[in-house]
Amino acid sequence: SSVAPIPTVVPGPDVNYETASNVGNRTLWVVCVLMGLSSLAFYGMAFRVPTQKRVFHILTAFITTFAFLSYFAMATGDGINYNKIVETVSHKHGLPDTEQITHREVYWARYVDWSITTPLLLLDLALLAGLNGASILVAIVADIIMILTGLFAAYGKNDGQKWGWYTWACIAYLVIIYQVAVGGRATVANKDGKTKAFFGAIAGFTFVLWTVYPIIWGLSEGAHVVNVDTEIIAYAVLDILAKPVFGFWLLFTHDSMASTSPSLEGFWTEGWGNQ
Ligand code: RET
Repeated sequence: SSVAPIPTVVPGPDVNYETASNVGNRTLWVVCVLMGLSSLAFYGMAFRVPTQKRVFHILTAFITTFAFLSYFAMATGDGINYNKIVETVSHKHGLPDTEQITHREVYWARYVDWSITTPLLLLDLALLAGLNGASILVAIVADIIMILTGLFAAYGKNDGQKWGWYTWACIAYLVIIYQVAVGGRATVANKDGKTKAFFGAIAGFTFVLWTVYPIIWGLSEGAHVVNVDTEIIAYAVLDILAKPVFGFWLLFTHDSMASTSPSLEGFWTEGWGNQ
């Protein structure tokens, strides 16, 4: 009587979907609107300064414009699809192994956004520090590698593939930090005290924020510890801080100091604004 009944039908795979609810969707809309409004504000601020002082305004307005477009895509259900993770589940009583298939939403529009906007954010920092062209190039290429390997990680079919790509992305991230922190600190030393202090503060803020992204990724897309709504909310908070808050801080500070404007002269030799 205690013998388990022998099933006559071998069970099919157990299929799960992990998707956002209305909470996630509403969050995407809120960020979309905030990115749109910040873009308008940044373009407006650009018009108020002479052309040769507009580089930071233009870069920063582009950053929030790309974010606006990517959030518009995600809020309307575009730029999203599913990855597929297949795991084998073993059972007791000699029952055959079954498959567990998890489909989780991947918001790939984020990676399109990040592949363009994170290089532009780095350019903001690099121009502020007067970084040389070679270091800027290395930082930007490493950044593109970081985001594209992150995109491949998001579609990893198994843990080896997923965390393998994640590892390459983290190494690329270390290259970026090295270029901006070490190179940036060396060149900003040629600038006035105010610019030096401001670069230290805004680069530190950026470093802390950017480091939270791979942590959120690990908990959400990586290990599926948090659900899709939590992932959306976490990235929403980070994106607002990394783009509009970063942008307003940079532009208001820049507009109040004469010394931060980069000049194109000597860019490939001494670094932008160091001649
Ligand atoms: C991924 C996953 C793979 C490992 C690493 C990552 C880093 C992402 C970063 C993103 C920054 C985004 C910003 C967006 C602005 O709105 C791709 C998450 C290291 C640093 C600043």
